[in-house]
Order: sequence, then C-alpha cells, then structure tokens
Amino acid sequence: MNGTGDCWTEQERLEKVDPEMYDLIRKEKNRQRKGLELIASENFASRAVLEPLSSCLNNKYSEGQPGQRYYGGNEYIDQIELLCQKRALQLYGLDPEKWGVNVQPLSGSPANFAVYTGVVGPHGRIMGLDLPDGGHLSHGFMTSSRKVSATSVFFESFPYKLDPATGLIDYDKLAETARLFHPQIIIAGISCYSRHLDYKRFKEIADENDAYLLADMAHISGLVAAGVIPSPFEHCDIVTTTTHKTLRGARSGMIFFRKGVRKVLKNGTEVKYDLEKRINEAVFPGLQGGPHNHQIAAVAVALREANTPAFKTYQQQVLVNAKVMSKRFQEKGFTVVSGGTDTHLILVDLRPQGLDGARAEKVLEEIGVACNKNTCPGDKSALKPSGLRFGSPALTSRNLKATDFEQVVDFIIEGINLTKEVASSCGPTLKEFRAKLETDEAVRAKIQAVKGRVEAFAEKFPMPGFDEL
Ligand code: DSN
Repeated sequence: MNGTGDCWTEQERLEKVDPEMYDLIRKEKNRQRKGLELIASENFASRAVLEPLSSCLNNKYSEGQPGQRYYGGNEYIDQIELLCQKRALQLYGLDPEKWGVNVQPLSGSPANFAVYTGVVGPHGRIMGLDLPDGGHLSHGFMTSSRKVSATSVFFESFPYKLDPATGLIDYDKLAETARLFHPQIIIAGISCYSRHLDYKRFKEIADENDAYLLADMAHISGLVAAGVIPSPFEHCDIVTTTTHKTLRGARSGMIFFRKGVRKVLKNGTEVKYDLEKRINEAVFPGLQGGPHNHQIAAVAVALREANTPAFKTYQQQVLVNAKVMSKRFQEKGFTVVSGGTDTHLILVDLRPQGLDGARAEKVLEEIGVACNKNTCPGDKSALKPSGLRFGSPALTSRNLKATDFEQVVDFIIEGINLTKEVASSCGPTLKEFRAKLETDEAVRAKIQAVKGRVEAFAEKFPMPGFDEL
C-alpha cells in the first residue's frame, strides 16, 4: 500500500522493478532493527508519518505560497501546507497574530541559510556556538585556515564558546565579544550540548546589540513541543528547526518568525517586525524551488502526533533514559561532559580513558551500536574528536525503558574496553588500529560475540513504521 491507500500489483513493486535497490533498503532496515540506534539526531518515524513520503504528493510542483502559486493544480497542496502551518503554530502554542511559520525549508541547514539571507543579507554578522564546542556547521563554522560552512563564506561569523572547566556556555564572554563584533543575529542553538539554554540571557545580549535572537531548536523541538524543557519562543525573534529529530517527523525544516511590534523607541514610536516577507522570499524564490509537498504532509502528520498525551509521555521517557545513561556511565567511572544532561543527549569524554572518539565509534559500529564521535570542550581540532555523543530518542521510540538503557550502556562499555584492548596492541595510527580490528582473528571473535548479544537484545523491541522483513 502507498500513502493514498492504492495497492500495487506484484509487477509494480520495487522488489520486481529494481531488486538491487530493494535489497539495499532491506539490508538497511535490518541494520536499523538489529542495532542500537544512539545517534542523538536520529529517530524512528511512525508508519503514518512515512506514508505521505511515498504518495502522489511527490509529483507536484507548487512554487510560491498557498494561494499564490506559480503552477496550477494546487488546490489540495494549498490545504496541506496550510494545515501543516496551522498545526506547527498550535503545537508550540503560538498566536497566529504574533507568529508565522514557513514549512518549506528542505531541512535545518537550508532553513538557517534562508534566515541569514533574508534577515541580514550578504556579509551580515552572525554569532553561533563554535562547532567544536557543540554548535552546528550552519551557525557560521570556520577554522583558522578554512571557511568550512557556506554560512561563514557568505556571512561574517564569530563564535562564542564553552567554559572548558565546566562544559557550559560562557555567557559573560559571549556578551563581551558581542559588544566588539556587533552581531545582527545571535544563534541560540546546538548540535551537541546537553544543558538547557538560557534564552533570557541570550535575549539580553541580543537586545544590547540590537541583534535578532534566533533559536535553532532542531535537536530539542520534540522536547519543547511536549513542554518538558524550556521553550525558546518566549524570548526569541526567530526559531528554526528540523522535523525529524526529537520531533520524530519526516526529514524537513521549519522557520518560525515573529510578527507585530518588535520594540517601542524612547519617543514612543513602535518599530514593527518585518521578518515575514524577508524570510518567505529568502526560502522561495531566493534559495529553493518547489517545496517538497510529500515531506510537508508527513511533517503535518508528525505535528498532529506530537500534540497528544502519548507524545508527552514519550518525551518524558526520553529525558529519563538520557539521565539513566549519564548516571550509568558516571557510576562506571566515565566522564560525562558538564556532569550530566538536561536533554536527550550526553557527551562522554574519552580522554581520561586514553582514547579518542574515532576508534571507539568504529568498534561500536562493529558491535551494532550506532553513535558518533564528537569534540569535547578544549579539543583543538574538529578532525580528532575526543568524545562520543549518545542520544536516547530513537531507542525510546522502540520502547526501551530505564533498565534497558542501563544494559545499552553496558554494551557500549564492552565496546570501549575492546577499543582499549585493540589500541594497546597495535601501532599509534588510526590505519594500524583499523587493520588490527579488521584482521586479528581473536579480536574478530570477540566483536562477533558482543554483536550477537546486541542483536538478540535489540530484536526484542518493536520497530515503529516498518513492515516485517
Ligand atoms: N547532523 C545533525 C546532528 O547530528 O546533530 C545536525 O544537522
């Protein structure tokens, strides 16, 4: 069945038309089911969310806004996009008189680029958390030798950082640097930072510089929707998000922007926000062509799912499970950056173990645990990260509870111990490490043994959205 309820004939099915691709997708499905998915930005969407993605909506062009399209035949597409907008505003408790939303960005990076393009234009000044400190590429990342992200090529970026002693954002330093850099946008957003953001403090710093405050809530948008962590909407002018992380929707992006009065000058004059037109026009025709209507419909389904008591219960469990992971690691002698977590993610610093993230990530992948290497505060290069980032959203969607997460951490620690064993018996380079890992028979046997137990454990849990294999 596809998203419209039509049945395919046997001959039309992917399995018959393209067995090679069918086989690869089947293998990926198998990997997802048999493994432990701990990448903090991933999740498992429901069957209802996946259905519109393979529907007739894929076929339609609809450049423009609902009611003002450059193509005919958009009667139902308009209704779909308006429904998605309405649900987005409702979910976050936003008054349509004071907030608008654009649901067309293809994902988070394009959403951020559109905001900078529309609001500050070429060479406008932006300040975001540095990537090695937990920020995102699209917050203006550059190094001393290279402008890595296009957001640092087309806009002038200056980072703020963590206090390496605490692993927490150094707001005082941000305020001091902002006074020198005069940013036009300050970005309160993260890719790997496990503590609540102080939006009030961010707003004070933005106001002092007459800058807009942009929250990139991509990682936490599901937690915000459920009301289990502080919301950025009270203090921010613009909020961007992806829709497939904690929000558990289809891969896409959204930009929320304020409308109405921005500030009142000393002489009583009201200054109005003028974000709506600038942001909408930056998305289209500025940066994108036709919106991905199948994604927008699937996001709308996810927004409906997110507006339920069950979703709130899910997000509460996401927080519990992340805390359980953090505590278990600490009890077993590991260092968790910032000493814990307020959200869905944790960052484990492997420097005290004498290890780095790349080697451990590789071994964990081999035993069926998916996570990612990540920089820790004080790391000199994003290319040699010292830590591992873990998140609880995906496995919580598979109904793992606190005790299950303790078992998950124990598997990870087995993997880290194996990493130590291999690292201590080979040469110092990553190449030598990989060679030993891939060819040493005793090491292979140990990996297969742990992998077998990981798979047996993972297969006990339901997998949302998937047909049986
Ligand atoms: N790739 C996402 C993450 O892992 O945080 C952000 O884009």
